Amino acid sequence: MRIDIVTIFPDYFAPLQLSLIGKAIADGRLDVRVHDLRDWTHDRHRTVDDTPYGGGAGMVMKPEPWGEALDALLGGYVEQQPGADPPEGPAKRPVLIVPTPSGYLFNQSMAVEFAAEPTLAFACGRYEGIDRRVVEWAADHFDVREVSLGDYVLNGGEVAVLAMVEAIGRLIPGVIGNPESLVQESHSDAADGLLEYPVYTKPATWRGLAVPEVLLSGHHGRVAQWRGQRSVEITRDRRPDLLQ
Ligand code: JET
Repeated sequence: MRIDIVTIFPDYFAPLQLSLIGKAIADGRLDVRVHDLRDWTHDRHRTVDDTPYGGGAGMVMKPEPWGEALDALLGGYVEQQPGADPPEGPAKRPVLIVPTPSGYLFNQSMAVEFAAEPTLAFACGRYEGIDRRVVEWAADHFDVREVSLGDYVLNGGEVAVLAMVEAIGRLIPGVIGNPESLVQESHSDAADGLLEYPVYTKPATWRGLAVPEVLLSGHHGRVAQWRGQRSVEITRDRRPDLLQ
């Protein structure tokens, strides 16, 4: 999968070199390209923001650098060999994900959907946001998805993109070490929609706290029943909205 990220803080994405996502990049299963929005400015101060029309606090991201950045991404997706036949049929628009507190809530089913895409682009807004016309224009060329990680405000989209790239990247075949853990997860997490049951490892007693007896019993049926009950209890307490 090809992932393009446009940001004024490329250094935020250094952690993508770590762990399983970093290994997938090193092995060529993931191709992540981070672009500095300021590369598409032309003034001596490399300006990306300006004051809002209508007044109010803060600054707004100017449309022109974003327009040129998105043009460059679209140009980069055309990897036609000279003389080769053009690909047939109406090409599907590439997905452009824009993190914003006013977006649709990001969830595991979106991660699954995005993980099936050949290319993903991410646009990181800062300040009070990006001039609205950028999103309107982009919608003619991309499948634009404005998404929120939750009901809180970040200083910019970068941290949200890190979270989404990790959630999406680990679903790509060969990226996660153990595909069994994904199957398991789809049973207890995505498929039944419940929160995870608690997990334990050795020693059987630690600082006077014992592991629940049933987990040491070797009765797989009773273990499964106990885990299911704990999942329901935890979900009822913490996320009653997940229980119909
Ligand atoms: C966020 C995402 O804060 C979040 O996203 C980052 C952010 C901060 C400030 C402005 C901004 O603009 C986006 C934009 O989109 C069209 O203009 C984005 C909180 N939960 N999830």
